[in-house]
Amino acid sequence: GNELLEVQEYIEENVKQKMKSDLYGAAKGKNIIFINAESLQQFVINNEVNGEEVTPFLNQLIKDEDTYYFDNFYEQTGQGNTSDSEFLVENSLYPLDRGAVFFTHGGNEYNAISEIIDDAGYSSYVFHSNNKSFWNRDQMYVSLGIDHFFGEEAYDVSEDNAIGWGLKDKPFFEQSIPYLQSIEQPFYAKFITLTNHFPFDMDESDISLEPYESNSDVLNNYFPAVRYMDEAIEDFFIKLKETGLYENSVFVVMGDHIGVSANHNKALSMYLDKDEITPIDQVELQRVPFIVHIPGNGKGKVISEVTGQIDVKPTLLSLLGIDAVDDIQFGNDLFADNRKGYVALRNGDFISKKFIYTNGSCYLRGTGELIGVSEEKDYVVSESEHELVNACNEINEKVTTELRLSDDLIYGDLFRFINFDLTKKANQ
Ligand code: GP9
Repeated sequence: GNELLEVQEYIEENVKQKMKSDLYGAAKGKNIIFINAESLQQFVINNEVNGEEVTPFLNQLIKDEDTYYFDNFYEQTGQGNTSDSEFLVENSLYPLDRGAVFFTHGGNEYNAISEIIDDAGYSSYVFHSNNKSFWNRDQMYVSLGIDHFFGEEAYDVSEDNAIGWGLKDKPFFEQSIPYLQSIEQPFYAKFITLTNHFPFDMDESDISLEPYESNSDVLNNYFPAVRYMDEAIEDFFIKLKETGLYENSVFVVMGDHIGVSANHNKALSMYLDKDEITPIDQVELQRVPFIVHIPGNGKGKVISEVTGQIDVKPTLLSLLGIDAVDDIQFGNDLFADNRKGYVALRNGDFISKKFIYTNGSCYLRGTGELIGVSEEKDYVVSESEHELVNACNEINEKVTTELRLSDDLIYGDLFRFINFDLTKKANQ
């Protein structure tokens, strides 16, 4: 009981926003089409290989007047990779510090997006051509209130149309269209892509961007694989326009987690034209694209505030015009003011407007200057620097508390003790 109270008080005091955003209700009654883009990292956006854009379609989508693009959006996953990103999105809770919460706590109670929007007349679906027990999705999706999972068995998979982990993204989207046309609207549908998965193997016939040239095959092959996914997403948009589903839908494209690990830093530093990948760069490489496309909106822009996957649930609920009054969320509506102002990574690192905190050191974001006393810096710090150190410590304490409280909720299965009917009443 005390643990729950502590969580609720913390959220009320430190997380909850008092004002609604201008986009509150902008997607009310519309379908949500959410594309979970496997291993898509921020650094490929508006970038080139061999003089060619890596993601021509996404680059164009980002510039569209109906698109909001978040270019300082961080993935916050732990060992559960894609499943952790799904967990963050559906719940606005942190994944666990070890193991995958989809496996370890797949039978818990949650108050996920799908459950909340059910009362607003939405049904929810996941499309992903992989074995349904992978990441324990079959069990976890029931706990998250997802109405139907179109898994591997829903698709026609053959030797010709599969690579690596399964069905290629182009036939995946193509074969998903009839299902999407057959389900009742409004729906919340999530598409989890698969082709752009480590080690990024591709059939020659699918390569339309030549690999990069470096000492890392992983990085080299990452670019053509990303390009293939970009083309698959473009084809999907074209088909959705043909079917008429486009106009009545709001689109989200999100990179789920990094694809190129620190093992490839030498090659990455060459690609990014840097002498080395510093600890700050390493944190910034955890940025993934987050794109919200609202057909007919006309007010799109690039938003550079520090944001992350923890913020997706409150943002989607707000777009749908749903007030989850008593929900427990550690994130904020990305379109509203008074956000927390920092993003916590699962390992305790964080990024705020002013700071990047990593490996126990705090740096000024922008200049990269290390602040405070450390082994690397032995001179006496000035008074103003003391203020910075205190400000950084303050966020650090909040991050530690948040991660602990989120863990408590999961380990104690504390959602069992909350009556979310209050939320439902508020929306009737
Ligand atoms: C597996 C797919 C990829 O079904 O979602 O998972 P990942 O290995 O990226 O966590």
